[in-house]
Amino acid sequence: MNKERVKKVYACFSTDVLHEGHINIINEAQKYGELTVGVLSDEACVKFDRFSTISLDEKIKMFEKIPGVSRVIIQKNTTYKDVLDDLKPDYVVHGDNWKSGPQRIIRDGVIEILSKWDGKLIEVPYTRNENVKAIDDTTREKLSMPEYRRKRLGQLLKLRPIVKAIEVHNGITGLIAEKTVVERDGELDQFDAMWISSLCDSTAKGKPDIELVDMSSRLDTVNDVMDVTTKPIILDGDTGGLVEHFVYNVRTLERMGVSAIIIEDKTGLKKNSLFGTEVKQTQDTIENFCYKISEGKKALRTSEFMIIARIESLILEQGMDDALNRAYAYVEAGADGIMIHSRKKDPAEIFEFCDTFRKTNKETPIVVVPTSFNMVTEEEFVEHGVNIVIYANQLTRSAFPAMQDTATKILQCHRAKEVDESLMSIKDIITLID
Ligand code: SPV
Ligand code: MG
Repeated sequence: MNKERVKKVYACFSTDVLHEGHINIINEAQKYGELTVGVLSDEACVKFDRFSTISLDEKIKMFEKIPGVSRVIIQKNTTYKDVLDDLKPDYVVHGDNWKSGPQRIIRDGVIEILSKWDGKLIEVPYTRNENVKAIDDTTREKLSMPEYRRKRLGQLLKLRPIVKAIEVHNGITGLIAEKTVVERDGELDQFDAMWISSLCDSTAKGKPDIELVDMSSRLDTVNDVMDVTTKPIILDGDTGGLVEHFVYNVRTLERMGVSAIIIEDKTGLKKNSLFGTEVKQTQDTIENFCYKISEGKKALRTSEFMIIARIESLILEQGMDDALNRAYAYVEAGADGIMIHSRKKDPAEIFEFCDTFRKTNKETPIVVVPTSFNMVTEEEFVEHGVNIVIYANQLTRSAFPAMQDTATKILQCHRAKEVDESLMSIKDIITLID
């Protein structure tokens, strides 16, 4: 007698906490045959904002305990491609919530792969109830807590080829950084971190970027952003101020759950770096700045909070040797990262700095802010050993012309109808805000 082959069923999860919705999917899935569960690797999870609060091993064990799960494997890509090509399951089971939103593209890809061997996608209605919502909310809230958020930048540096940070200066820009997800080459992608820029924080208040907006006000901005987001925060700390103030401020930021502060090696009245030598700007001595870094490091209570030293030598035309000597000295003084800045369109000096620094230092994260050298891709930065790229002002610079345009048109037309087409709908704005 011809014995029928046991069908192979596959379901993938990225969750840290199991709720009845997941169990429902697993129960449905095992009705179709022998169930293999995939847990999404941490590298893949961060691409669609499922940052894990437990280890991959713990996740594997969590699923292994569930009756009806035959085995648990690791899925390394959000696309399912590698796992599906290898396993060739008869069925993939998933909640129907991925029919809309950014995950739709993953779904399309899965259907296409399955069609190669006539496999089928089974979609289980997503369980929506108070219990499930409460568990989802708790996971998110956990990620926003200082002890989870603070260390996340360090974790991302290990998981990502390059950490991408975008400028935010209030709750709404924070939400944009938090929620913007795109599809690229069949995978999902998003920003990893947020940069609270001194330029944009000051600009939003209509003030110049000269350390006029004081730390209390900057901390209010940090709080506003933290209230509605979970991603890690890198604060632009300007010069860091007096050493006596800096040691207090780093402790406060550490306690709040900020991941890093970047301080620049300037002294006196700070001006924005993009002015370069057109205005009077004074660079601090190596000795003074090293002292500030080491005192800051001593004040910290965790090894998670990073003090990143920003070198202004190229901005102030002090030469490559000066920039490199400072980098070596700052690392020696305890800096957890080096930001090298330039206002040239040509990235040659940035690349030269990174390549030379990396000859002797393979570990210390390098940060760049490609406002001027904006033609360089993230992939090219990776080739030169860069670890963090900060898009430092683009949200502010895109929003203001749009607002000016709207104000002008309303004035010109004596009504708002003419601007309506270019506006976000009320429905969309309500959806953006939970
Ligand atoms: C900022 O965003 O405030 C910065 C980066 O410090 S830059 O404007 O390029 O100096
Ligand atoms: Mg700044």
